[in-house]
Amino acid sequence: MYKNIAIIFFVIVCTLSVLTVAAKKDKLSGNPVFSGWYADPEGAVFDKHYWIYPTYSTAFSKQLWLDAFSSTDLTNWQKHERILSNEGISWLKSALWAPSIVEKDGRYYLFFGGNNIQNNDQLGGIGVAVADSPAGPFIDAIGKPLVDKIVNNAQPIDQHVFLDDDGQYYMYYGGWGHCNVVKLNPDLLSLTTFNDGETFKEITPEGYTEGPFMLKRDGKYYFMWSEGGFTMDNYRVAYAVSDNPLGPFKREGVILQQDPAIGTGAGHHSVIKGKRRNEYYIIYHRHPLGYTDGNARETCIDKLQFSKDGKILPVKMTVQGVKRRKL
Ligand code: FUB
Repeated sequence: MYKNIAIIFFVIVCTLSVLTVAAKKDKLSGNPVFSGWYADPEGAVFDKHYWIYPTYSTAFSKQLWLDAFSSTDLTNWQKHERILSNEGISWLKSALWAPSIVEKDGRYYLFFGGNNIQNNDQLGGIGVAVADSPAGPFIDAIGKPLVDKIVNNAQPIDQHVFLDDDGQYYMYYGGWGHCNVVKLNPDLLSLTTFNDGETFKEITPEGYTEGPFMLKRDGKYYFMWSEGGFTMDNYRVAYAVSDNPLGPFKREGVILQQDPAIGTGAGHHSVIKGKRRNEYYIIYHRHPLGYTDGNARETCIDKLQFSKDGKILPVKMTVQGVKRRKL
């Protein structure tokens, strides 16, 4: 019986590989969009190029650098090696995680998690590095973490920086089931306070684990996050909609989850907007079928669609990925 299961599994894996190769030939991105174990992908669009900034998915002690990937058409991706590494961050010892990037006045600000701190006596948290190009080289801008403490029980990891229409930059972050939001000063290198004098506001929605992401569309704030454990099959993404960047965020439902025919543990995503009005892409990681190592995570892209009444439709994960599309 084990032999039969092994044969069936082999056939499924071969079929998926053939579909991926065929997708590339047919001007589809294919999934994964590039090879290698990469997780927590943050997508961005800079100067007619798509960019993906992922975590290098391996043992925490070996996570000492970040690679980035760029493309002009979503199908051909160029690798930019070691855009940020421990050589440019004096306090980084391990667990360089989950980059989030914004451009301001021609400079690129890359926020990252470092050291996976477990208590407030340890050095680490969320740092910020700066470069003159989206391909780096990025250098730690302040020589220490920007957020270096566990506040409201939120582990300082998984930051996502969001620019609102009024010019205010917010940073959503947090692991261990708690999410905080902070406001960044215009220098993007320091935090400011809210009107009530507070620096950290907890906004944790029901079900939240980590990986927050904010998208503004038609004046509404679509707040998304990952649920479950990232090594588990049922890691997934849920969302809420609000009129305010600070919430409240009432959970609407799951938008991305495992598909036993495609992959498991789909989560820690981001969203980029294409040229057309309703053209959105979700970039996320998933475990290929049959892999049990929690770090076996690959970066994928699929379409993100909305219903007429503004709800996010469940994502259909694919092996083919998305069509070639220039900016
Ligand atoms: O990749 C390291 C960690 O795994 C991330 O920070 C979490 O969100 C999870 O994806």
